[in-house]
Amino acid sequence: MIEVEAAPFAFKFDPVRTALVVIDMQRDFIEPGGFGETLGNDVSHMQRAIGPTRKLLQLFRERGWPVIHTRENHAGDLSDCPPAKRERGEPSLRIGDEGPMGRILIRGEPGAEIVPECAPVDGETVIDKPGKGAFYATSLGDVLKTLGANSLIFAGVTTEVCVQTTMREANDRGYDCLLIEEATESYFPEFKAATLEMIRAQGGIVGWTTPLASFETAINQ
Ligand code: C5J
Repeated sequence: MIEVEAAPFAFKFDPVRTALVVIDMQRDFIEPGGFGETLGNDVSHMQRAIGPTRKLLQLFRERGWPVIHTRENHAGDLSDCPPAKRERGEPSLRIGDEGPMGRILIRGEPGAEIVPECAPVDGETVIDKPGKGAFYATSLGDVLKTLGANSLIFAGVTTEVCVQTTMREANDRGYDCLLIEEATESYFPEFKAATLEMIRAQGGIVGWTTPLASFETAINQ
C-alpha cells in the first residue's frame, strides 16, 4: 500500500488497484474560441492545470499504471445532446455551432480534442461522455471493473462541474477518490477553492485532496 499525505487524512491506495482519471482536458474548455469561452468564461485560468496534469500523466506512465481520459462531447447529429443542454442560456455559440476550432463540443472536431500536452498515448482508455459525470451513459464503470480498481486519482477541468460530478458518482460506487489540487482548474477560483473544501469536508464525504508534490513524494518512497 502507498500512503499519501492528504486532507482530511492520509490516503492509502494499492497501485495495482488504482487508475488515474483525467477529466475533459479539451481545447473546448481550455483555449479561446471553445465551449468554455462561448459561455462567457475567462479561459486563461485553465492553462494552469496543464503542467501539473502532464506531470501526473508522466508519473503514471513511468510506472505502467492505468490512465483513463474523458472527453465531454456529442455526436454530429446531436442525438446524444438533450435540448435542455443545448438551448440553455445565451451563449455566443451553441453546442454544434461552427466556431474557430470547428463545431462546438462535437466529437472529432479540433476543439473537442484533448490539448496536446495531455493527449492520450497508445494503451490508454478514452471515454467520450455526453454529460458532466463520466459514469452517465458511458462504459467507465465496466472499464474500472475490468481493471479491478478500487481507488481513483483525479485531475482535469472544470473542478466544480465535470471533476466534482464524476468524483461524486465514483464515491457513490464505492471508489476512494483523491483529487490532485494543482491538476484541476475552474473558471472561478472561488469555486475551485470551495469544491476542494466540499470534497474533503465531513471526514472526506466525497474523497481526499492533496498537492502534486505530496503525491509524488509518496509514490517515490
Ligand atoms: C463544463 C466540464 N464545465 N468539463 N464541463 O461544462 O467541466
